[in-house]
Order: sequence, then C-alpha cells, then structure tokens
Amino acid sequence: MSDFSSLAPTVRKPALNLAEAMRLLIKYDYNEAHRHKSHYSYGTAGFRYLATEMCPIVLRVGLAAAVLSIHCQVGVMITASHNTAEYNGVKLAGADGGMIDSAFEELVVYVVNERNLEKLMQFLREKLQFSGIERSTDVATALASIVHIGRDTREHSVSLSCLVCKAAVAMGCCVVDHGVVTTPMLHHAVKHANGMLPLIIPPRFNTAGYYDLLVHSYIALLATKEDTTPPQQLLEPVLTVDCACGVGYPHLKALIERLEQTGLGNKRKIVATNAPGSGPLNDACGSEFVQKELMVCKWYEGNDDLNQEYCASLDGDADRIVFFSTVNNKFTLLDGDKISVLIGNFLQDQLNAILQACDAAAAAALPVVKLGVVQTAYANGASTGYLQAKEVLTCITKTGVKHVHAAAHDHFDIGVYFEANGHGTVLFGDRYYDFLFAAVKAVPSNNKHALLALQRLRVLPSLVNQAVGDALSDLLLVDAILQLQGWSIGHWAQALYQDLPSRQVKVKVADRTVIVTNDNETECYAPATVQAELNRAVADREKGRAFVRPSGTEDVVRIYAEAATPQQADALAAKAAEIVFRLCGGVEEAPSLSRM
Ligand code: NG1
Ligand code: ZN
Repeated sequence: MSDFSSLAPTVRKPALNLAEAMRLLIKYDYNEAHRHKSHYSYGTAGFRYLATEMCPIVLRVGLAAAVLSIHCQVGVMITASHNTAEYNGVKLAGADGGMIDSAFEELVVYVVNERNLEKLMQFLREKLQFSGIERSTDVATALASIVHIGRDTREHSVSLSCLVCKAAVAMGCCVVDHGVVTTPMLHHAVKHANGMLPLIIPPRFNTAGYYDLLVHSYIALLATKEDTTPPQQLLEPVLTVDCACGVGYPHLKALIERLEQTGLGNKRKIVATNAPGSGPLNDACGSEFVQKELMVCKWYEGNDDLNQEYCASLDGDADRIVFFSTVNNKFTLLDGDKISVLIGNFLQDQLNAILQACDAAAAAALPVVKLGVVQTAYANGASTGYLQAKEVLTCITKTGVKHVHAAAHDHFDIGVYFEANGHGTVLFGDRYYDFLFAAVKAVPSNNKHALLALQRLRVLPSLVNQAVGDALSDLLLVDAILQLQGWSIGHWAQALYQDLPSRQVKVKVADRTVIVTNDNETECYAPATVQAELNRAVADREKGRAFVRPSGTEDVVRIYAEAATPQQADALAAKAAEIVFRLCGGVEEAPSLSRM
C-alpha cells in the first residue's frame, strides 16, 4: 500500500522526456476505424466507455494530469464505478481533493480530443516551459509536480493505471501509485497531500492513515452515547455489507480488523461480503442494483448464515452506499435521501442542544451556522416535502457529484448532500469551525448533554470525508448515528417519512445529446414537444412527477417517475419512456417495463 509521506525531498524527480511522451501518443493513438465517439466529453464523472476504448484516453489524461500538477498535487482514478466489468473510466481529483474545476476540465478535454499530435505536443511543451518544470530535476524545486494514481479491481485497471503512470513520468512528474484503492481514498489522499485541511482534522496521508482516522473518529463518536438512549439490545447485532464484488471489500475488511483490534467493545459486528472474484462486479449486487431495481442483492458467497435484517450495499468503487433490510422477505430501501435526512436531523439536534444550553447572551454571540441539504431531481418527493415541512434549507442541483458538492460548499456552513443513489457526504465550512471554537467557551460545564453534542460535532469532520462522498465513511457515520439514537433500521425506515413509489427506466436513443434540459434537469427544453406530453402524462397521476435527461455515464436516456401508488408510478414511467422513444429517436426495441 502507498506511503507517500516518505517521499523525501532528496528523491529524484524523473527527467522530462517529451520524446517518450510523443512515442506513447503515437503508440496509443486513436484507431479512427474503431472509435465510438467523435468527441469525448468529461461527463458526470470523468471519461467512461468500454475498456477496449480507454487506452488513448487514459494516456492523455496522464499527460493532462502532469500539466495540472504544476498548480497542485492531483489524483487520477481508474474506475467505472457502478458500471459492469467490461467498462472502465478515469476521473481526476483536484487541489482540495474534490472534482477538478471547469478550467482544469476544459484543459483535460482538449488534451483528450486533440487529434493533431504535433499540435498537442506543442501545447504541452508550452505549458511546461511556462511553469519552469522543464528546468528543474528534483522534487525540492518542483514539489508541486506530483500525480497520485489509484485503481479499482477491474482486470484492465492495472494496465490503464500503468499508462497514466508512464505518461506522467514522461512529463517529469513524480508518481505516487496507491494501488487498489476506493475512489474516496484517492480523493482523501490528494486532499491531505495538498494540506487543504482545517486544523481540527489531523493530516493522515496514506492508506493506513485513512483507516486510523475513520476508526478512531467512529469509536470517539460512539463514546458519546448517553445513558438515556434506549438499550442497545433493541438494535440489530450485525451489519451485513454487500461490497458489489469490488474494491470496497478489502478496505472494509481492513477497517473491521482495526476496529476489532481497538478492543473498545463496539456492540455492532460488521460483516463484509460479495468480495472481488465471488461474483461479477456490480452484477445483481452493489448499490446501483439495489437502489434502481428495488430488490435485495445476490449474495455470491451464500446467504445461509447471513443476517439480512440490517444491510448496506456499496458500489464498485465504494463512493456510494445505500442501506436495506429484508425481514420476513419484505425489502425496505433506505437510499441517499433517507441518509441525508437522518444525518441532517442529527446535526440539527446537536446544534440545538448547544444553543439551548447556553444563556441567551452567549447563544446570541455564537456564529450563526447555516445547515442545508442539497438534492438532485432524483430525490424522492416525500423527502423534499419532509425537509421543507421542517423548514430545513434545501437546494436542488443538476445530477452529478460535482454539482451537489459545489452547492453544498457554496450555500451552506454545514452542507449535507446525497444523491438518491447514495453518493454523498457532509461539508463543513469555516463558520462551522468558528462555531465549534466559540461553543467550547460558551457551553456550561455542568450540561453533559450539550458537552456531548459538542464532542460529537468536533469529531465529525474527521469521520466524514471532506473531499467526496465515501461509502466506508458514510457506513460508519450512519451506523454511529443509529446507535447513538438507539434506532433500529426498521425504526429509521418508519420514523421520518414514507417514500412516494417511484420507478426509473432507461431508453436507448440514436443520439442522446438531442435532449436538452433546464439547469436542474426537471424540465426538457428539446425536442420541443417532449415536455408538453410529459406534463399531460404527469397530470393524469395523483402526486405525479416525471423528468427525463441524458445520462452522463451511459449511452442512454434516463427516466424518473413517481406517483401516489406503485402502479401509477410504473404507468407514468412507461408513458414517459414511450414519449422519449417516439420523440427522441429511440433505437432497438421499444421500451417495455418488464425489461427495464
Ligand atoms: P448519470 O449516468 O449521468 O445519470 C450516474 C448517476 C449520478 C452520478 C453519476 C456518477 C443516477 C440517476 N445517476 O450519472 O447520480 O452518481 O452516475 O457515478 O443515479
Ligand atoms: Zn461510484
């Protein structure tokens, strides 16, 4: 496993070798005859296609990453997340460990798409000359040119990450190869390596540090349990985790081992299952399957001894998580919306406990912290209704982590964001830390409830991944909240709101770019008549809502429908699929719900 904290300044930086970069570009140039796309765009989460098409793309991303690393250390992750094993992809992490910004994205898209190799080399040369990297040969004088690489468990991920490595080295960059890691672990590493951390979070660069941070903060959070909480025996003793036959498995195993080694007597036993190799990646398992199909995953290692009352599913690169339960064969899903409401309520309770404990003058002097929840159009209408009824600030953005993350960061001091598919985290802003420091003095020392609330708030930034949604971190956070509140998964499913029945389907069209939507994707502007027909279909159903948008990760149009009953939601989805197929150039067979 990686340990780049040992990268001493004496390490020699590879010499810039543009001839080698050109050789690689020629060797891995696009084969126009087999090229699937005339233009590759960055999509919802990087470039993602059939693995057979990825070599030229990842090579160029490696070259582009080297240019970006002039400004800060960057990360390159090889994964196709929730997609099946024949796909692969590449995404980048920027200075603060989050998604790269639009200027960086533009540069990467240019490098990936430029067909004239001489012109591309000239562009790269100019970027390097301008930065002075060309002249420096040691890390001490070019510290910034470091590229971090991680990969998932797909069989082609090793060779693709090697290509990124070769490209970055040819460009004179130091490479830190983290090996097989989850996407959020790579983002975490980049964030910590760039030192973009608030003081309260101890820097923990490498894999071992990541585990330590999660394990210690989870234990610290559990230690704040109050004597008044309902007895632990009401809760399920085991949490069974479906790892999608992907990279989450070895890392969850490592966390479980460390948790057991602490000997701190956590009452919950966590069991990792669906290991890589037990079954095909993301196939009939993993969070995408469980959330979209609304059914329990396949247990590839057998389910004879498996406790299925309290379960969670990760996706193929472990940046998403959903929870579910099967008691007496009844399946209940707790998706990203349920997770964000659980976390949002918990945070609000802790803030209230502190404010109520302080006398009026002390409370008024505390910085005002704005807590809000960011969702996408895929959020179940019942969750949005619940949050609005509780007067929690909400905001709906375009689909994709980069959009929800940016909104959480820009609009709130505590920004809780989760996509319904379980990708999410909580971002804490500067004012949150100011609040904590001020509250330490303001909370009366005889108010145990408020002191525990403060302790909880202080530990959260170390447990919750501040770079990107992280299934392993979210797993521990949700479990700790349930334990602290004495809630079983059944109670969690009942206590907040009941989901409106919903249905998601995909339709294949000749060219999905013909579909143009408004900013948050709730309305379709083109083709012109789609929205009017959708409106009519929605009006026919009680509590109906439906929207369509082109996927950024698959070659399909996605359809979402919800209504008062499952039958109405299904009928609305079928109607919307028919409209899209007819008006947007549907290909192959006309959609039918039984095949969706
Ligand atoms: P697309 O394929 O653009 O819908 C999917 C998810 C996104 C996001 C990305 C990245 C749905 C409906 N869409 O994007 O929310 O997670 O993948 O992995 O779940
Ligand atoms: Zn993912």
